[in-house]
Amino acid sequence: MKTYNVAVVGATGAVGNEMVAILEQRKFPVNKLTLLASARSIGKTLTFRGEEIPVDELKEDSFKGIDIGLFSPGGAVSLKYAPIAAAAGCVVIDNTSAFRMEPDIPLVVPEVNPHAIKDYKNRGIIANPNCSTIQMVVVLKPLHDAAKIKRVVVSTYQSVSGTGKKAIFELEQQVLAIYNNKPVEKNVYPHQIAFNCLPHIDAFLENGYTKEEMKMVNETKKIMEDNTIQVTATTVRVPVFYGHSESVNVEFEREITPEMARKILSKAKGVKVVDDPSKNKYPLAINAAGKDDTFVGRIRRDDTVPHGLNMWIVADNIRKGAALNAVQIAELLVEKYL
Ligand code: NAP
Ligand code: 3JM
Repeated sequence: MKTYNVAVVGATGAVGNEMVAILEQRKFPVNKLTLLASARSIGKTLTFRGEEIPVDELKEDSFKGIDIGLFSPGGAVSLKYAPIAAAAGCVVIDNTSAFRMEPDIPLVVPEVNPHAIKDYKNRGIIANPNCSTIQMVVVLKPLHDAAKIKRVVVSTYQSVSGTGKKAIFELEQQVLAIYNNKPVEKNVYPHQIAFNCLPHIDAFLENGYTKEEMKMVNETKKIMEDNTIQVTATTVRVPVFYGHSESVNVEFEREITPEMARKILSKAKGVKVVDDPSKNKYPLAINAAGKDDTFVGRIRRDDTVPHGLNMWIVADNIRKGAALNAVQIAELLVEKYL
């Protein structure tokens, strides 16, 4: 079997760590694994297939001989280093928002638009969508194919791991401080996140929305390849460690009942229907954490429009929302194109 030299850029982060684990779990055909992060991480190691691999500092000459780069070092770092890696012949799968909306860069969710991967040839870069977008489109695409979506109203309940390792620590520390009657320290978020909800993810824009909200609007249209779908979003950070939840209201062009939607979704790739309210069964973040599927439940009619459904969608934001989706893209890339 052909094997590939793979670099994980941002390897010491919440997403990068999970990428290394998933490459091993899914037996990705890795020849040599290179781990890259900032100078702060020199001296650290990560375990891959039982071997301790040192973390190297990301530099312009880091990509010689590397076939595939899985990037999650933040937008500014990707913006600089993804083109450098691509110029060295490495195909970059980038998890940041740096390139997602560039027309010649494919934005891919393997269950939804795997064919778009072929456009990696344009610039040597494939973008991985935002975590909240990924789990929503995995569920919406089969429903769109069946009854055509007109409009989506989504509100998210996003876990702190989506902000990275510092935010996971901040929630832990705040909970401990509160239980011990100590002052709460805030470094990552502008307000206390413990026992609170913040209607603020990423920066505010002039239109009153946040960047995170506009990512959901714009990325959904690009991945679903349909600019007519209207999307409006409210993104909220909640004191959960792993797993994003979403309340999604969908208006369709054509008739679609909750029963039809459940039947379609029970056959959809990467989706699990958990929808038995009489037994208190519905998707939960604590159950989705560590899993690969996207979970959907609470599917019910919205009677305020001719063809409307409400649903609750949950997934592990670090796996399907980031690292797993990127590795799935890499799997298709090697299977079909490299
Ligand atoms: P994190 O836990 O804070 O980790 C950040 C990683 O980037 C660390 O490995 C860090 O290295 C590295 N890094 C930071 N500055 C660097 C530099 N100048 N040069 C090289 N490496 C650098 O954050 P995370 O949660 O893993 O997320 C990382 C990025 O992935 C985010 O900023 C975001 O753009 C993207 N992301 C995408 C999704 C998605 O939905 N697709 C979800 C979450 C995150 P050190 O440890 O050495 O500092
Ligand atoms: C998720 O560039 C940065 O500071 C990272 C911001 C960020 C992003 C992003 O915009 O790339 C943090 C967490 C994302 C994302 O997936 O869009």
